[in-house]
Amino acid sequence: VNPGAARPTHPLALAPVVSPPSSVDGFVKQFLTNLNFDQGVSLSESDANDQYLALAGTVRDYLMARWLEDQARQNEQQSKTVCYLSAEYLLGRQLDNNLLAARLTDIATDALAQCGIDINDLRELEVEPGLGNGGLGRLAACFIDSLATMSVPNIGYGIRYEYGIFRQTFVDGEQVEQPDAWLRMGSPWDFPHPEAAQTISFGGRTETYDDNGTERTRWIPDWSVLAVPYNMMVPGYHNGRVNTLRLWRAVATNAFDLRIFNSGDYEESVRAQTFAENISKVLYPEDSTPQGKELRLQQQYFFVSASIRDFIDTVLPADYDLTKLPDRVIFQLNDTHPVIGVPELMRVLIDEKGMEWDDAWAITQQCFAYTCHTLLPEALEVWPVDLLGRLLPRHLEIIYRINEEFLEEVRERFGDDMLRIRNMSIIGEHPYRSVRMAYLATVAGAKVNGVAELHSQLLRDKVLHDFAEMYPDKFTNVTNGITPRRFIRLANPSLAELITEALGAGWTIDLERLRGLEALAEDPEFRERFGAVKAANKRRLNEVLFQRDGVHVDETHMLDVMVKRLHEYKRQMLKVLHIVTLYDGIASGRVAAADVTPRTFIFGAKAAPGYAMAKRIIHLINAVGSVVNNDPRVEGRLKVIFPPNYNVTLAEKVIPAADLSEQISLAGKEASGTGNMKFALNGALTIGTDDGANVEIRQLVGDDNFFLFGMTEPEVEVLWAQGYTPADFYQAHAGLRGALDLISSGAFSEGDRSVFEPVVSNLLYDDRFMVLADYASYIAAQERVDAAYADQDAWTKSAILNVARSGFFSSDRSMRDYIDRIWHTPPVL
Ligand code: OX2
Repeated sequence: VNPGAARPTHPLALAPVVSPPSSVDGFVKQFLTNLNFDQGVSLSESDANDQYLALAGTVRDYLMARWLEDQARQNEQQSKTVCYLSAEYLLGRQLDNNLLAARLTDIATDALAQCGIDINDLRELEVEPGLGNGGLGRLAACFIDSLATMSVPNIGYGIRYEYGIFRQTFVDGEQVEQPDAWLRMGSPWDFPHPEAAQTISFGGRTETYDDNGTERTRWIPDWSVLAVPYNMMVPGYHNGRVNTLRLWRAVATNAFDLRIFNSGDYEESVRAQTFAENISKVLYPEDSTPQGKELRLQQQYFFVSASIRDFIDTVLPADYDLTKLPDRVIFQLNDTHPVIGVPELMRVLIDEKGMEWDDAWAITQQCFAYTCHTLLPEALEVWPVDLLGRLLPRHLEIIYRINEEFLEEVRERFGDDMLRIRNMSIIGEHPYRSVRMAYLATVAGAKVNGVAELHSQLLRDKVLHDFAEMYPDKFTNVTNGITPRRFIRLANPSLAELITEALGAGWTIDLERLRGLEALAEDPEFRERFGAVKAANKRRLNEVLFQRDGVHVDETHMLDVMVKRLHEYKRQMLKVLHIVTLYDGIASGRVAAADVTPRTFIFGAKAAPGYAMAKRIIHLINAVGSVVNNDPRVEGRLKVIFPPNYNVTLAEKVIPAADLSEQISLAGKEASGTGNMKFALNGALTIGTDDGANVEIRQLVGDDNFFLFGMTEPEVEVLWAQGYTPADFYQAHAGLRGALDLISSGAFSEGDRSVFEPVVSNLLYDDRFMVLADYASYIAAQERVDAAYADQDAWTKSAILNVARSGFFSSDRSMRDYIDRIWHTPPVL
């Protein structure tokens, strides 16, 4: 029944909301209606963007009835909802995903054709919402896809940044950032709900007052903004379910101060507006390392406060008994960015709902769980007490009290061990007094999880060791995963078809079924077809890259791919040294070009704009590429391609074409990696260290189908403790000397030795991530890769086994693990 209709008089007002008919005619009709009445154009007058917007609107219309139905069902069943709190969602394009989920791909294609439109032309118009930096944001997008597909109630909460991750361009090989104006041509996938806006306050002071004999505290803030929610629909795959992604936009409360405006001070009248709206203006382009910026803390509190209050005030019924809150919600903290939600829920329960501290704390501890995504100490967020106290004075008081009671507990458990108390305190004292958000999350959360086995182990043993000792049951692991809908079905339709033909269609929601391919790895005909898919994907990539950047990918080359954020710990430099070593061999005449395995190296990587070393490495990759690609002595056998602005859309084309997946971080530094999973599932073999989820990939696919190299994490620790001197490795290895000397000589910088000097001396004299120590082992592993690649049939067999044995890495399995170990949220059927 149409839920919004009060005292309806017309029979239609009582009718259920129904989707447009799932037929070509139904689609055409809805499409034309949208084109005419939403875009305000006739078909003959419309341009491609009008058509794209009308198409998106039509797909949305199909999802809407299901979404309304799901909302009603979840309310009625009083189900427990996963509220995923994440500052980032790296969604990728929506059109194909939503068509696929709703089984509309063929219908839409035919319908548009009947209107004289090629749907492929419209696909290309979609600007992907890049509301995330890398793995952490893409993981959130995979998780909400899986939850919808598993019929588990979920609201993804986040920020609707006006500008997402910057658009990367190269000027003379150097990264230049451009704003990502993804909303410029309209945003057909989300719709605002200004009536559901929340007021979010900042600053001011607190005071105590007498409330019928009990002393209470209230916060008197001094400024506020409006948080306006925009809903996006998150359809499950072929199950008719639609969950919600609710992203908040900041809007000024008194957007237009008429008094000031009339007095003629236009600038002043818009100043407040600009200030407020800055909060959701731009995504911080940092990955793994936080930047202690006030605006970032404002963003965090803004979206978390809006989300928690949205759930309590608008999702739950008005009279809901909040002592039962843990029955209805789990707030999952995606890294430390949303951890300010802990004192916020306490504040709401105590100051606004009148609860006692102990009751509120018991509830809060059941309503939050925390996922840590890193091991780099510098990536654990801390906020200066001064800043936090100025922006959120009441929250700081609450944090202090949480810490006081927590440290009392530590004392009871371990005695007056001052060192331990200082180490575990939520408030750090050095170098300045600050709030350690990871500790706050660990103390408050019902569970704390790492994102791969090794990572979770290192969290327990090292980063959060004292906490794990105190609360051993809190700590758990959930290995990351990726959605097979986007990263196989959509990205690799030829492989998907081959798998479906072999195993039936069920694998898309039950990825362990890929095991069935193991037997087929022995079948020469299947191997041939599998090889043909890879070759076709290379041709497709060639077309895409030629169109996009004017470069060619040679189908006969091994495609050796390293795509991920540029970070020293991920060690793109190691890859560069490999390429320079191969080039040096040819250029010096020691190796005949004809004896080199033809390889195309593809890089994709953005560097945080303030990360100078990362930007120098990007410059070096481009510089090496332009020399290697143009040196006739190479005879075209080595080629370096670095398409700018690597994003989800490009990933969907690059990954299915890859032969070799580079996962070469220093052991103990990459929490998990998720690109590694996408490559294995698309039939690339991995060359990798014993790090993050590589460990589990190798265990599953088997040593014969994985190229392992490098120190293990304990070996790294030992070498570091001994006092690591990279120059020793330089001295010890001629190939390494040759490569570094060649870079130093100016060979890649037109003779100017100063350009890459900082990169080389950083490696020789510091090398925090031990590139030089792993060089020899890496080169040896690459030689094994060449040897293996020479036997194409055996290589293909390994590739098939990689696919067959990687079903574990479906994000559906990750979600099942979260549900079993942390959330306890059954599906709503
Ligand atoms: C990333 C991690 O670096 C990566 O290893 C992991 O796969 C991904 O999160 C998803 O868990 N910011 N980004 C990450 O961690 C942080 C912090």
